[in-house]
Amino acid sequence: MAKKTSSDLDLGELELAAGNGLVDRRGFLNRAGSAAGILGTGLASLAVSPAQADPLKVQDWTKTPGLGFTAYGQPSQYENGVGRGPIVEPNAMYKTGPGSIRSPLQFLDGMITPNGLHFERSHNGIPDIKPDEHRLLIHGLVKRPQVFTLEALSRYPMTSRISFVECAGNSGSLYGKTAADGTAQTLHGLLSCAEWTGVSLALLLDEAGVDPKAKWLLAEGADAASMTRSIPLAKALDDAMIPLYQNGERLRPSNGYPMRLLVPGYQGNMNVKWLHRLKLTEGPTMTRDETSRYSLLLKEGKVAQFKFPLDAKAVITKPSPGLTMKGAGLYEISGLAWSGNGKIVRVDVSADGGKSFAPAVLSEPVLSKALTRFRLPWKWDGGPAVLQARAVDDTGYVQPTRDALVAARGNSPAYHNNAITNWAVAVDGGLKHVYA
Ligand SMILES: Nc1nc2c(c(=O)[nH]1)N[C@H]1C(S)=C(S)[C@@H](COP(=O)(O)O)O[C@H]1N2
Ligand SMILES: [Mo]
Repeated sequence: MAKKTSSDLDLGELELAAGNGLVDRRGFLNRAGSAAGILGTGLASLAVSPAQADPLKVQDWTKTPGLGFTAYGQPSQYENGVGRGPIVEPNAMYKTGPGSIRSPLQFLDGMITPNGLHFERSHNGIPDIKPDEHRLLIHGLVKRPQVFTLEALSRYPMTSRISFVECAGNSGSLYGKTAADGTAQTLHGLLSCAEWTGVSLALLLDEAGVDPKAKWLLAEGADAASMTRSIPLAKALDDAMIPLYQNGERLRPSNGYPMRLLVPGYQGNMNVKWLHRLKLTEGPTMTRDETSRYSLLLKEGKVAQFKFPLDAKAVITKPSPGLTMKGAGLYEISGLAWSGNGKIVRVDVSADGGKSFAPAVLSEPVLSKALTRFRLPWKWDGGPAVLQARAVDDTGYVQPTRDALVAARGNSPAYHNNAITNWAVAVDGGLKHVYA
């Protein structure tokens, strides 16, 4: 075939990689990087025409000096529709504090969740901990029990890592018999990702001197729920840490101020917030928080007592329910993929309900046990479509369909739902959660 120049290109010649308009990621990237840019795709430029733009009208904000400074900045007032929600507080009438609030995934981009939008889940409210009076005790099967103040911990060498936290109950409604009406936020928003900075747990355990009999440790929070979970010692020595900072500033009260446990890739509840005690033990302690809930019900009356890492999952955040598409043409499909077992190596995207898939571009950095942003151009023809994303991680694990997950586990479990989500696109550009 003779080589085409950019002016020869038209819509039909964008290299398609899968059914219903998914554009090949390499072809598009090359073309988008050429001088012809998006015009090289044969699509009309998305910029407004000079006539519509009233060539750079001199606006009021250009004519007068702007506002002054504030000690702690806030988002633009025009973005005030972007917030966490819904507030779920089932016991609010009894004035106790269990509940949750979800991250607005469909309004964010990149891989980091701003601190004010990190999801929150607490079993009995957010304690108001005075940092100078808080203590962390390390005891049990150790040679030298230790008590740390925040000030003392702050003098240890710090490490940083970008890690997601996901509640084991996230996406739980996908076990339901009918597709819940919801958005990326309401269905999947018990998920966030931050850069955590603090002290490696291995360092502190080394200082305490772990007794060779110790194989587990108990982590306890200082909140009114006294949240307690047992963590395998191997995990504690591998990559666990005690963050003091979240995206550069001190932890938010709701996310564990002044210190929490981070066990990267493990289900949210094991990342004990307001951490004040670590006890080295021979076996799991079998606390209320790991016997009354968090075991995974399976079929035929079987139960997986402990299932710690969260398996690979991907969610398309743009477009997604609540974000209406504005007519046929070129769009970017983008979303988040993550695995509690390692790195995301591929995200396959479908626009025809899973009949055909094309691999998305993974935005750097792609980090183990962190959210990974994926992107793929899509030439929407204006007709009905069903969008899916399917994550693959570096253990070779492929995210299952909902049918496969339910066939393996039944409909009764509440936790660890990592099924593929379907967003149906209607001809009016609206999107809706559906089952395949
Ligand atoms: N002390 C304590 N730690 C806790 C909880 C709690 O209620 N108390 N909730 C857990 C649950 S269920 C989850 S999903 C994560 C949520 O972390 P986040 O609120 O920082 O998003 O914290 C976990 N750590
Ligand atoms: Mo959770």
